Amino acid sequence: MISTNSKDLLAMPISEFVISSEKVAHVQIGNSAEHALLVLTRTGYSSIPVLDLKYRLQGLLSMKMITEAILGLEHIEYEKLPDIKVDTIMDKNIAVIKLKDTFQRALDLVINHAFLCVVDEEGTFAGILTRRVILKQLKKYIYKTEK
Ligand code: 2BA
Repeated sequence: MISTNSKDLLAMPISEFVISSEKVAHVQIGNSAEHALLVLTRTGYSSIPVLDLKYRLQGLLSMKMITEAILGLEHIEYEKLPDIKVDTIMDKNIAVIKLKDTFQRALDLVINHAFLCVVDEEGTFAGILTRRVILKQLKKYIYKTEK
Protein backbone atom coordinates (compact mmCIF):
# COMPACT_ATOMS: atom_id res chain seq x y z
CA MET A 1 0.00 0.00 0.00
CA ILE A 2 1.51 3.37 -1.04
CA SER A 3 0.71 6.40 1.17
CA THR A 4 -0.70 9.59 -0.40
CA ASN A 5 2.49 11.51 0.46
CA SER A 6 4.71 8.98 -1.24
CA LYS A 7 2.44 9.03 -4.26
CA ASP A 8 3.31 12.74 -4.74
CA LEU A 9 7.02 11.99 -4.84
CA LEU A 10 6.61 8.93 -7.05
CA ALA A 11 4.55 10.90 -9.57
CA MET A 12 7.08 13.74 -9.87
CA PRO A 13 8.80 14.13 -13.23
CA ILE A 14 12.52 13.38 -13.07
CA SER A 15 13.58 16.40 -15.13
CA GLU A 16 14.62 18.55 -12.16
CA PHE A 17 16.94 15.85 -10.77
CA VAL A 18 18.90 15.27 -13.96
CA ILE A 19 22.63 16.02 -14.14
CA SER A 20 22.69 17.85 -17.47
CA SER A 21 24.66 16.54 -20.41
CA GLU A 22 27.36 19.24 -20.33
CA LYS A 23 28.37 18.06 -16.85
CA VAL A 24 28.50 14.39 -17.81
CA ALA A 25 31.80 12.83 -18.86
CA HIS A 26 31.29 10.90 -22.11
CA VAL A 27 33.04 9.54 -25.19
CA GLN A 28 31.91 9.50 -28.82
CA ILE A 29 31.66 6.64 -31.26
CA GLY A 30 34.86 6.54 -33.28
CA ASN A 31 36.95 7.52 -30.25
CA SER A 32 39.72 5.07 -29.44
CA ALA A 33 39.85 2.86 -26.36
CA GLU A 34 43.02 4.78 -25.44
CA HIS A 35 41.09 8.07 -25.31
CA ALA A 36 38.29 6.40 -23.32
CA LEU A 37 40.79 4.99 -20.84
CA LEU A 38 42.13 8.50 -20.27
CA VAL A 39 38.61 9.91 -19.73
CA LEU A 40 37.64 7.12 -17.32
CA THR A 41 40.89 7.42 -15.38
CA ARG A 42 40.87 11.22 -15.16
CA THR A 43 37.20 11.52 -14.13
CA GLY A 44 37.27 8.52 -11.81
CA TYR A 45 33.87 7.24 -13.02
CA SER A 46 33.56 3.51 -13.54
CA SER A 47 31.15 3.75 -16.48
CA ILE A 48 30.26 6.60 -18.88
CA PRO A 49 27.88 7.11 -21.85
CA VAL A 50 28.91 6.75 -25.49
CA LEU A 51 27.25 9.28 -27.83
CA ASP A 52 27.17 9.71 -31.60
CA LEU A 53 28.07 12.94 -33.37
CA LYS A 54 24.46 14.16 -33.06
CA TYR A 55 24.50 13.63 -29.28
CA ARG A 56 22.29 10.54 -29.45
CA LEU A 57 22.93 7.81 -26.93
CA GLN A 58 24.63 4.70 -28.33
CA GLY A 59 25.95 2.74 -25.37
CA LEU A 60 27.93 2.62 -22.15
CA LEU A 61 31.62 2.11 -21.66
CA SER A 62 33.46 0.88 -18.58
CA MET A 63 37.05 0.17 -17.64
CA LYS A 64 36.21 -3.55 -17.57
CA MET A 65 35.18 -3.49 -21.26
CA ILE A 66 38.50 -1.88 -22.20
CA THR A 67 40.53 -4.32 -20.11
CA GLU A 68 38.72 -7.31 -21.61
CA ALA A 69 39.39 -6.03 -25.14
CA ILE A 70 43.17 -5.91 -24.60
CA LEU A 71 43.54 -9.01 -22.48
CA GLY A 72 45.88 -11.43 -24.23
CA LEU A 73 46.71 -14.98 -23.15
CA GLU A 74 49.93 -14.01 -21.38
CA HIS A 75 49.73 -10.28 -20.86
CA ILE A 76 47.68 -7.11 -21.35
CA GLU A 77 48.24 -5.83 -24.89
CA TYR A 78 48.29 -2.08 -24.27
CA GLU A 79 49.61 -1.42 -27.78
CA LYS A 80 46.15 -2.33 -29.15
CA LEU A 81 44.44 0.58 -27.37
CA PRO A 82 44.75 3.23 -30.15
CA ASP A 83 43.26 0.85 -32.77
CA ILE A 84 40.18 -0.24 -30.83
CA LYS A 85 37.09 1.93 -31.37
CA VAL A 86 34.79 2.37 -28.37
CA ASP A 87 31.69 1.42 -30.38
CA THR A 88 33.09 -2.08 -30.98
CA ILE A 89 33.42 -2.82 -27.25
CA MET A 90 30.64 -0.76 -25.61
CA ASP A 91 27.52 -2.21 -23.99
CA LYS A 92 24.43 -1.39 -26.04
CA ASN A 93 22.05 -2.60 -23.33
CA ILE A 94 21.42 0.69 -21.57
CA ALA A 95 18.93 1.73 -18.90
CA VAL A 96 17.25 4.73 -20.55
CA ILE A 97 14.65 7.06 -19.11
CA LYS A 98 12.81 10.00 -20.68
CA LEU A 99 12.78 13.54 -19.27
CA LYS A 100 9.02 13.25 -18.76
CA ASP A 101 9.19 9.93 -16.91
CA THR A 102 8.32 9.77 -13.22
CA PHE A 103 10.41 9.34 -10.08
CA GLN A 104 8.76 5.96 -9.60
CA ARG A 105 10.14 4.62 -12.88
CA ALA A 106 13.59 5.95 -11.95
CA LEU A 107 13.41 4.35 -8.51
CA ASP A 108 12.54 0.98 -10.03
CA LEU A 109 15.45 1.21 -12.46
CA VAL A 110 18.20 2.43 -10.09
CA ILE A 111 17.86 -0.73 -8.05
CA ASN A 112 19.81 -2.49 -10.80
CA HIS A 113 21.69 0.44 -12.37
CA ALA A 114 24.05 2.95 -10.72
CA PHE A 115 22.80 5.60 -13.11
CA LEU A 116 20.21 6.05 -15.85
CA CYS A 117 20.77 7.80 -19.15
CA VAL A 118 18.14 10.46 -19.83
CA VAL A 119 16.92 11.32 -23.33
CA ASP A 120 14.58 14.02 -24.60
CA GLU A 121 11.60 13.54 -26.93
CA GLU A 122 13.88 13.41 -29.98
CA GLY A 123 16.11 10.78 -28.40
CA THR A 124 18.94 13.25 -27.81
CA PHE A 125 21.06 12.66 -24.73
CA ALA A 126 19.91 15.08 -21.99
CA GLY A 127 22.05 13.86 -19.09
CA ILE A 128 22.05 11.23 -16.38
CA LEU A 129 20.09 10.43 -13.25
CA THR A 130 22.29 8.88 -10.58
CA ARG A 131 21.43 6.54 -7.76
CA ARG A 132 22.92 9.14 -5.39
CA VAL A 133 20.46 11.85 -6.46
CA ILE A 134 17.50 9.47 -6.22
CA LEU A 135 18.52 8.34 -2.72
CA LYS A 136 19.04 11.94 -1.59
CA GLN A 137 15.51 12.87 -2.70
CA LEU A 138 14.06 9.80 -1.07
CA LYS A 139 15.88 10.56 2.21
CA LYS A 140 14.66 14.18 2.17
CA TYR A 141 11.12 12.97 1.63
CA ILE A 142 11.20 10.30 4.34
CA TYR A 143 12.62 12.73 6.95
CA LYS A 144 10.06 15.38 6.01
CA THR A 145 7.07 13.06 6.19
CA GLU A 146 8.21 11.44 9.49
CA LYS A 147 8.00 14.79 11.33
P1 2BA B 1 30.76 5.18 -10.14
O1 2BA B 1 31.81 5.87 -10.95
O2 2BA B 1 31.01 3.73 -9.84
O3 2BA B 1 30.61 5.97 -8.79
C1 2BA B 1 29.92 5.43 -7.67
C2 2BA B 1 29.67 6.52 -6.67
O4 2BA B 1 30.92 7.02 -6.20
C3 2BA B 1 28.97 7.74 -7.28
O5 2BA B 1 27.59 7.50 -7.23
C4 2BA B 1 29.42 8.86 -6.39
O6 2BA B 1 28.70 8.88 -5.18
C5 2BA B 1 30.87 8.47 -6.08
N1 2BA B 1 31.79 9.05 -7.07
C6 2BA B 1 32.50 8.36 -7.98
N2 2BA B 1 33.27 9.19 -8.72
C7 2BA B 1 33.04 10.44 -8.28
C8 2BA B 1 33.53 11.76 -8.65
N3 2BA B 1 34.46 11.94 -9.63
N4 2BA B 1 33.04 12.84 -7.99
C9 2BA B 1 32.12 12.67 -7.00
N5 2BA B 1 31.63 11.45 -6.60
C10 2BA B 1 32.07 10.36 -7.22
P2 2BA B 1 26.57 8.29 -8.14
O7 2BA B 1 26.83 9.77 -7.99
O8 2BA B 1 25.21 7.79 -7.79
O9 2BA B 1 26.95 7.89 -9.63
C11 2BA B 1 26.59 6.65 -10.17
C12 2BA B 1 27.32 6.39 -11.46
O10 2BA B 1 26.94 7.38 -12.42
C13 2BA B 1 28.84 6.51 -11.33
O11 2BA B 1 29.35 5.28 -10.87
C14 2BA B 1 29.24 6.83 -12.77
O12 2BA B 1 29.31 5.65 -13.55
C15 2BA B 1 28.05 7.67 -13.29
N6 2BA B 1 28.31 9.11 -13.19
C16 2BA B 1 27.99 9.92 -12.14
N7 2BA B 1 28.29 11.22 -12.41
C17 2BA B 1 28.82 11.23 -13.66
C18 2BA B 1 29.35 12.27 -14.53
N8 2BA B 1 29.38 13.58 -14.16
N9 2BA B 1 29.82 11.90 -15.75
C19 2BA B 1 29.79 10.59 -16.15
N10 2BA B 1 29.30 9.58 -15.38
C20 2BA B 1 28.83 9.88 -14.16
